[in-house]
Amino acid sequence: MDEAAPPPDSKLTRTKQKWAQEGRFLAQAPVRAAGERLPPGQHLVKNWPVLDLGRQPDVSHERWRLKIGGMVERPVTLDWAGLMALPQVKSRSDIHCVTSWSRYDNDWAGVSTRTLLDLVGPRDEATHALLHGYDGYTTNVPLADFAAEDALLAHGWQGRPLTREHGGPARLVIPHLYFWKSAKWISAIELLGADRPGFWEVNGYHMRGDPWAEERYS
Ligand SMILES: Nc1nc2c(c(=O)[nH]1)N[C@H]1C(S)=C(S)[C@@H](COP(=O)(O)O)O[C@H]1N2
Ligand SMILES: [Mo]
Repeated sequence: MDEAAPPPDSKLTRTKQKWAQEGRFLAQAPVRAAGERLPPGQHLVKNWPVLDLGRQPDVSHERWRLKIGGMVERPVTLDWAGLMALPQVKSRSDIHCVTSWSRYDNDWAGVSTRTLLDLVGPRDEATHALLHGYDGYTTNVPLADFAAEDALLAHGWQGRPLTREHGGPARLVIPHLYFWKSAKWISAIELLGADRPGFWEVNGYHMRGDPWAEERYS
């Protein structure tokens, strides 16, 4: 894949201003009553269940690569050092799984999806992202949801490296959508000019997956 360095004048502050001015990737605010934290049909768990296709790829930091391409100005392939050299963020959020469990207060560490987008420069035609995992998993998200302020490429959880069973070395976390949209062992982020269903979406899951609207199946 063709590699390109970010433009030298690329600065996080500039990007944030740009995001704000364009208002381009502002996701719709979830519809919920004030103080309501548990989405409809969900129950709270204290543990953290493991869900995947039954194959948990063992990806070392040495072998780890993340391709970001498709409808972007500057496709990149990040290695682990490249990922860690990007601005790091911490973010606390809740998990809502479509199988009805929710888990509060997950402390994530990683790189904001907005930082990744700034690196590659989405083309104007880009409307969706297809996320690919090292296990062959795919899932699709609208670009606005991918670029949510609290969405991140996470490599840490509760102050420790993300474990392999939960998608380590790095997974996506998009807190305001059902957790199947948060690809574990992420290998590629492909920006698309139209929506394209991923693994579960082909099998009847919702194209967006908003827990507050109970977008479970389509
Ligand atoms: N690569 C990959 N990502 C994946 C999955 C998968 O099978 N492969 N399963 C999804 C589903 S259905 C859920 S509920 C969450 C589970 O994440 P967890 O095992 O860390 O709880 O990961 C999502 N991301
Ligand atoms: Mo799930």
